[in-house]
Amino acid sequence: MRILVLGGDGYLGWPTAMHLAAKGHEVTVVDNYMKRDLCFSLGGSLIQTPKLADRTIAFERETGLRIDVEIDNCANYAFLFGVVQERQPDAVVHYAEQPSGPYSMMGHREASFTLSNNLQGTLALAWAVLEAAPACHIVKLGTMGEYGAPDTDIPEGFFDFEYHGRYERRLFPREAGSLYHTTKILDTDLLHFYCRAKGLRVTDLMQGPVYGTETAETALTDSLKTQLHYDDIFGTVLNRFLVQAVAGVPLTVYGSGNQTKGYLNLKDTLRCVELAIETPATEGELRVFNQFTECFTVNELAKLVRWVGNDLGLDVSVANIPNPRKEKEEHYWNPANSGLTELGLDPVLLTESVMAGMLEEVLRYRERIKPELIQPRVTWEKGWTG
Ligand code: USQ
Repeated sequence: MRILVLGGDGYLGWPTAMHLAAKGHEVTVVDNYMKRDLCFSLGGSLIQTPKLADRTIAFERETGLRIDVEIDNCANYAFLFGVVQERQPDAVVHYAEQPSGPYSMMGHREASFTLSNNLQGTLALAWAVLEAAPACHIVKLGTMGEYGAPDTDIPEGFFDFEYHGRYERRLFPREAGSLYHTTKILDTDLLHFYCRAKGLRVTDLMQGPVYGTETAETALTDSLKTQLHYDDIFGTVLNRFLVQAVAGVPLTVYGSGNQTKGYLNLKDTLRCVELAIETPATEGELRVFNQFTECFTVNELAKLVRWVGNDLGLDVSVANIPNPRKEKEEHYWNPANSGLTELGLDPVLLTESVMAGMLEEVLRYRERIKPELIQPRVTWEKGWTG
């Protein structure tokens, strides 16, 4: 298939592009380096990665396979329309969003940027596909955070309900915990509207926090690696804990640490996207999968990192610090996730050996850790406090 990966320079985008190319697809990555630039000013990746032109040269050298590159802003409709018209993709994987909850809570400027970037990018994509390649399947990265933490089970996207004796099927009610997560709700609604109104075909992957950096292709050579964000703004919790364990900084458990979420290994993200592409949504369908493989509390993750870290000779401790976010710390959590397993996902679970492998990878870069990026600098109440 011909596939566009929007946000193809990112933590998930670059490994996805390589994975799909290795599976024999014709892949083009699109990116404007927005996240790379934000990370440069606010944090930093533990692993330094070359820009896309050099990454694709390294990929071709290692595998003989080509990935094409387009550099510009996906929210720029004229640009995106041109790319879709020229490439005529069978599928577009849409990662081109500002992905950080804390960033979106820094202040008005960051909230406004997150809203316009994420919504205008999604709108541009919907129209570019409708106008230039209407049969193309959009695989959009959503987030489990759209659902919040309701006191009921969570279905995959839609649920049936009865109200005053009548029955209906709708998107499950959503209630996000950050402005970023709210933009993901809004772009789900936007795409759903164009599915109903104009026959767009969309798969929305409601993903939990991802951990790890290694995939079959990132392991080929250092210049094909993906970023590892460990700062308070762009790092996801388990990746942060791995770096904290190696740096000798007590693991930063926010609040009680009983917040529960569904997590997944980076390798499974790639496989889920591939499965969604292989069996496209039908015309006019918004298909939703909940994309995670195992549920943990933050305390459980911290305990596992400490256990495996201490076994490797690291001195790992845990600190419960005041929660910079407003979120439920004690809650019911029972989301469905059978859709992707039914399509063939065979999950990579968070075993002690997977954890040890990730810690060993971080140990290779321990000299690059900047401890000043670890403690939270953004609170939901005060915004940027750094
Ligand atoms: N947490 C800690 N300590 C830390 C960092 C986080 O206790 O040092 C806690 C948070 O309070 C939260 C949980 O760990 O309860 C997960 O936080 P996170 O930063 O790993 O994840 P989140 O902010 O929810 O966002 C991440 C990605 C986002 C994606 C989302 C999936 O940044 O792009 O959409 O995971 S989900 O969480 O399911 O919404």
